[in-house]
Amino acid sequence: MAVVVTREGAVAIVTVSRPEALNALDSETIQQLLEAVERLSVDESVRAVVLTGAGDKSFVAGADIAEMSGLSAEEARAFGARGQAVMSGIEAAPQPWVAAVNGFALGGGCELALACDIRLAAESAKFGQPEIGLGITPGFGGTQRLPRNVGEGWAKYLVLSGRHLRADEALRIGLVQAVYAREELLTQAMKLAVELAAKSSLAMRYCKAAVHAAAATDIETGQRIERDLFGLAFASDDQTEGMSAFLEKRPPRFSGR
Ligand code: CO8
Repeated sequence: MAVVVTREGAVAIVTVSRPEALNALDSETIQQLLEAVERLSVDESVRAVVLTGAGDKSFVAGADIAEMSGLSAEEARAFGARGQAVMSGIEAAPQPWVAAVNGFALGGGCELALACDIRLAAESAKFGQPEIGLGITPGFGGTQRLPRNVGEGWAKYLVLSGRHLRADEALRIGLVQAVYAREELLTQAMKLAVELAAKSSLAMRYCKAAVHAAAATDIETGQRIERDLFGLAFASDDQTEGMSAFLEKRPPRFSGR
């Protein structure tokens, strides 16, 4: 299996593992990722997900160039659509996805990290959209999620030059939220995931939806979505529990209802 899913309590760990190609995404790996995303999204016992790459060198070194090289225009479009379905599936998932970027995150790999809700990186990680050097464009959402995350200037810098950024540079421009020593990365990603898993899964879902609306709509519509979700949250057991726990000075026990 090129995509390995393991569990530690309420956290699922998804590992992309194609060591012979620096974990590059061929169509079989994309299919397995899609199935993993769909399976985890309907599993209420999974409250947070950590996504990483096998080994020390690479998170995901992009889509598989050897496989892509023979695609027709029509096939390339279909391949892009399948990759985009993975990214959109992660974005729409009810759980938070944390990318633990352990090495190269290039092309489709950078786009995969961008689809996650939070990105943590090893000091050795490298980010980039090198497609321009292959005579193609990004195709798994990079031209859309990069500007939303780091602004148009940095998005164009990366997409037009194909240059790689080091982890400290990615941190500076807001492409990642924290950088750790390689040996600390998974521990820190798990620590964050366990923390997220203990929150209200209902409020988590609403928060993700509200933040995504910011990039997808105008501010008036976005604020309407926010207040609708805010109102809905007040119809939940988790709101009663969260506020009672605060007032009673005890940790909350959320049911996700
Ligand atoms: N696809 C296929 N094989 C790969 C890939 C890849 N993306 N990346 C690395 N490999 C393979 C190499 O071919 C090599 O295989 P072999 O040992 O059989 O020769 C093995 O992995 C190890 O790689 P290197 O020897 O090159 O390792 P280096 O340490 O010298 O270099 C790099 C590491 C810098 C990561 C280098 O491998 C590299 O530049 N890789 C390609 C990175 C890239 O361009 N990624 C973007 C691909 S395009 C893309 O992702 C578009 C996504 C949207 C598609 C939309 C559909 C149409």
